[in-house]
Amino acid sequence: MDNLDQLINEARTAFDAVADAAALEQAKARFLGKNGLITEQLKALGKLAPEEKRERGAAVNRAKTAIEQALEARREGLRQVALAAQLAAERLDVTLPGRGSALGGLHPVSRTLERIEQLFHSIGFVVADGPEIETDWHNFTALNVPPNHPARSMQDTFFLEGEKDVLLRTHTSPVQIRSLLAHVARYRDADPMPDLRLIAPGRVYRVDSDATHSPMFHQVEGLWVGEDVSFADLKGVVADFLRKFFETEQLQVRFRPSFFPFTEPSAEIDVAFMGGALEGRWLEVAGCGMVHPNVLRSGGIDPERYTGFAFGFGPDRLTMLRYGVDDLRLFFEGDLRFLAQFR
Ligand code: 2U9
Repeated sequence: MDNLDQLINEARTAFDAVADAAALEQAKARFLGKNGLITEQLKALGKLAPEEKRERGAAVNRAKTAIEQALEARREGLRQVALAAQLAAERLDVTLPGRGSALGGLHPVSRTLERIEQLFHSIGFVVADGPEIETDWHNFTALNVPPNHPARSMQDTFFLEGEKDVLLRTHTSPVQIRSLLAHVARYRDADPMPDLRLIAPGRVYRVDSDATHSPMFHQVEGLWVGEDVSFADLKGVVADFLRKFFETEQLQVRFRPSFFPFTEPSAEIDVAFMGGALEGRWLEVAGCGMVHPNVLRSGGIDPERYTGFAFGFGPDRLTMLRYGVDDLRLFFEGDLRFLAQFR
């Protein structure tokens, strides 16, 4: 091995030994720099005879090229090592699920309200709403609730602070009173007045809190007022609605005599599923009756000429039955583990 081959070997060994790019550039200077070993060999050519010079010059240039190639190869090697280190440090797990925002969904009680609205809309009822803060007159007096009735006490009803005539509505019935008054005013020149068919869904408030009562809950009340509206119409509308709502014809519906100040006669409505887990048990789902003459008068209607029926459902309870939920409070706690099951 002549001294040029030795030089090449030395350079390769030196380049291989470095740990990073800076050290490599220093090692390069030792061979290819201004005072490096190859430059030294090139300078030495001047002392040679012309024919020797050509041959030796070509050999030194080959050695220089070989060292330059070794240098470039080592540079590339170091670049690859640096890249591999960077890739390892900045490693991304592309199989991780993304952080995109989860899709929401309607609250189960909202689904029930939408269903009820849709079913009644399909038989000609309009959806009415009204204020949740009401006057004593719209909430109680107009509905034939006597002055000393327990519902009017502070133990049962939320009154606004310092007010004895302003309260959180305890049912959606004041919406029907307001709708009756507006209907009568609108059709005062019509004879007969056209029928009024409406449902009033919404939030209501009572001083009550346990597994089956929440201080805020929902109601859907309905009303049909016109000439010749009868209890038979009431039975047909309600039974038909309940079978549609629960999506089964295998449903018994019974009307049990009861009492409400705003209806006379009054009834409670029970259902029993034929088949399934609740088979054979009567469950109370609503109240109803023929609108009391005093209530019709409060709404500006002549009870000698017109009659009407009314009913009230608890959509929270209907939702519990439809989805098999056993604690009412789950609906109002906002726990996503519960709510996500209805998406
Ligand atoms: C007017 C006239 C009559 C609405 C009625 C009921 C019977 C009833 C309950 C359902 C479940 C209350 O939330 S609940 O516990 N409602 O039993 N509601 S009749 O009667 C009216 C309403 C308005 C003008």
